Amino acid sequence: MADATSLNERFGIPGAVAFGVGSHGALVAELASQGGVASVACQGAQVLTWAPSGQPPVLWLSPDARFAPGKSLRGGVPVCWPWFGPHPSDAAQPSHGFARNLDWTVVETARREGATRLVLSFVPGEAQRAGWPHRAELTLAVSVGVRLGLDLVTRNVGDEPVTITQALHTYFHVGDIGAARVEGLEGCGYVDRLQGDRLLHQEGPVTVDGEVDRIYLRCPAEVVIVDRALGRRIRIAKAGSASYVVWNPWVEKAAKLGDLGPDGYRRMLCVETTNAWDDTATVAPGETFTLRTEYSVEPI
Ligand code: TA6
Repeated sequence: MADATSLNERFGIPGAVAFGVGSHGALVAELASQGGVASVACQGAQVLTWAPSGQPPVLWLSPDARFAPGKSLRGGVPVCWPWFGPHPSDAAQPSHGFARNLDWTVVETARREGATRLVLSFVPGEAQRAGWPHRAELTLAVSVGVRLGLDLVTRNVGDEPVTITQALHTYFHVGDIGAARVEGLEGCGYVDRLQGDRLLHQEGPVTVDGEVDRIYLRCPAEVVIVDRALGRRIRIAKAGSASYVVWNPWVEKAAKLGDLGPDGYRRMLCVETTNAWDDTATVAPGETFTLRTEYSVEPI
C-alpha cells in the first residue's frame, strides 16, 4: 500500500484532502468540505467518520477500534463484498467477504459541487480468486459534504455472469438506543436471523430493546432513524437495493464481540444498505452494478 507522503503528493488537495495515520493506527484520508468532514481508511475503503458541519458525528466508531492488517475496524461503513454474512458454502472464508479486510488503491480525489470526492478501487488477487473464482473489480466513490454519498460499483471483467450479495454495513451514532427508532419499514417482511431465519412482518417503527438482527425485504428506498436523544433524524436513501439490515448486538453479543467499548451498543445502530438474502445482484460480463446510499441529517 502507498504511504501518506506519496498519497499526499499525488492526491492531496489543500483544505480538502490529506492523508495520514489516524488515532486508531489506520492510514486514512481526511476529507473536508464546506458542508462536513469525514475520514476514510485505505484498508477496506472503510468510511470511519462523517459529521456535517455543526453536527455530532453521524457514524459510530468503537472507542476500542484498533487498526490491524486484515481486520476491519468496528464501526463506520465496512464494505461487505462479494458476499454478505457467512460464505454460502465455505466456512473457512471470512464473514462478509474479503474486500473490507484488504488494501484498496486511491484512484481519484476532487472537489465537486461543494463536496469533496474520494474514489478507491479494489481488484481481488489470486488468494481471493482461489475461494471466489470470478473476475470482478470494485470501486467506492465517497462524496462528503452536508450529505454523505457512497457508490459501490462492481464491474464484471470476466466472461460469465457474476452474482453477488453485498452491504454498506453502516454503524450510525445514536444518543441512546432506547430513544431511537427506525421509520419506513412498517409492514415490510423481514428474515429474523435470531429466530432461525423465520419470515416475520414489521409492525410499527423498529425499536430496539434487545439483540436485533433482521434482513428487511422489498422495503422502500428511504428510511429514517429518529433519534430523540440527539434531537435529529438521519435520512437514509438508496438505489440498487431492495433490502435493509437492521442490527444491534445488545449486551451479550456486544460482550462476546469485545470491541464495542463500554456500553457501546447503546450508542450505535446498524441500518445497512444491502443486496442480501434473495435481493442478490447479477452482473453480466462487461457490465457494472452500483449499490448507492446517501445520508443526511435534519432536526426533529
Ligand atoms: O449485519 C449484521 C451482522 O451480519 C450480524 O449478524 C453481526 O455478525 C454483524 O453483522 C457484525 O459482523 P462482523 O463480522 O463485522 O463482526
